Amino acid sequence: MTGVGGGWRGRRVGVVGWGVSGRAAAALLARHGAEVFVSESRPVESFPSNAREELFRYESETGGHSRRLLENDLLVLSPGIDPRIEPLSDFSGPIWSEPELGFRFLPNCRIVGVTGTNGKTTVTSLMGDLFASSGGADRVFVAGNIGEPLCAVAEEISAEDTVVLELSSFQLELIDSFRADAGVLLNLAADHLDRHGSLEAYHAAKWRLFERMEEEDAAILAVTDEKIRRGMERGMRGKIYRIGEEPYSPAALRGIVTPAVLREVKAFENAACVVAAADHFGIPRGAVLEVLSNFRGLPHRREVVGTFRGITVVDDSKATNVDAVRNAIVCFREPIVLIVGGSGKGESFTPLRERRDRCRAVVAYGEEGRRIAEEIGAEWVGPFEEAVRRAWSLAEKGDLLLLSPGCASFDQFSGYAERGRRFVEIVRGLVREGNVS
Ligand code: UMA
Repeated sequence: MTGVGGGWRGRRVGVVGWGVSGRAAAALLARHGAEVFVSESRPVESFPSNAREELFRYESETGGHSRRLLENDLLVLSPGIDPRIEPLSDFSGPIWSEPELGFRFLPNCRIVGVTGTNGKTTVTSLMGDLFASSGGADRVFVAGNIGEPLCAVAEEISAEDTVVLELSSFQLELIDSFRADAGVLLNLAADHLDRHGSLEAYHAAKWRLFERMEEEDAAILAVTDEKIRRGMERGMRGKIYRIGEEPYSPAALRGIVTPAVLREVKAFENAACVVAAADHFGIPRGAVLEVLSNFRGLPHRREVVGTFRGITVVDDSKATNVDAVRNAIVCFREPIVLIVGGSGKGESFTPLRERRDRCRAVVAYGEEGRRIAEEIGAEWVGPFEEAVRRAWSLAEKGDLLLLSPGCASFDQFSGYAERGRRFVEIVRGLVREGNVS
């Protein structure tokens, strides 16, 4: 059914979801002669005019998914869409994620896939820098969950290029023939339980990255995570790089993973996975060291915004699960005033209880705030702005004011980036008001 430029003419493909993934998939398919049908749950009026105009190039339905979708030969789903909803659950043909479709259009280039619960974007970005610096590739494309869909760039890629892809569980759940030359699994914590139903199903989706591997491919696995160690027992093909053990133990990599590097890349495993990828592809250690030393952390990921009136303010808005909050709490030495909350994904916050002593105070906000407050002994304040104000008033000189919400942001924001920006704005406003206890 596939192949670059082949096999698509006249194929009926339902593209479900009109976000960046759907738009890129529809355009790619249409260029190759497929008959595209777009289906989107939101009403057409909710889209900006350019997205609306683009939609009108295809046969489409908006405001819901009808059984018209079942008349297609193939469905391509945006990551935010659950394949178990009706009428998708009645579809008997193949259902692919957007990266699976993009993969079908790639030449035989080098592909590096990065997944895990936390740290994916940082490592994807580092891998991009690594191959751009000295990977011997003509060009490097960084795509996937990090922002640009693979379908948007697939046709530009030639066999000499390298593609680094951040892959979420939603995307991996619906791959089929996708195969990476190197796959990275950083950690397996809890996330997206509302969508996957169970931790096991969520983790199983992540492991799919390694399903098609051949002997010459690299499986870079952080065995510092016990769930990854256990998951490996299923047996896998490919050369296994065990992150956390010799020769990728903290002691062995001391010269490369310095405290300064660690501060920017957030976790030893993140840096060590890049070292392992470099070893696999024959990139010299000197080049890795340079890439790691030059890396500056990404926004909204334990980003130190500044120190105001003796209080260090950290924006970790991207921490949208409990494990990410735990990681943030343990990596700072100062007493913490923590802000958590937002919209939930079905996760319990009780694991944070054992780290509660690291926090001078915890303020919980938003849809999930009341429940979290009960689970970990926090103060509950509904609206985000008030929560930030309250947290700021509780912070003392020498403290760290940390936004590390452990929840999605959609109850009050368009995404984690907007939440992080708003946090910084509110704090700056409070500093100007001189509102310090
Ligand atoms: N929609 C339906 N039916 C449904 C549900 C949604 O039609 O039942 C529609 C929505 O109304 C919307 C469209 O589907 O118009 C949106 O699709 P989407 O939410 O899948 O988003 P995209 O714009 O395609 O962006 C996706 C990723 N989004 C999600 O996984 C939720 C982006 O990751 C990714 O950058 C992009 O593809 C390119 O690969 C974002 C993300 O939050 C950053 N990822 C999660 C995370 O990192 O935790 C997984």
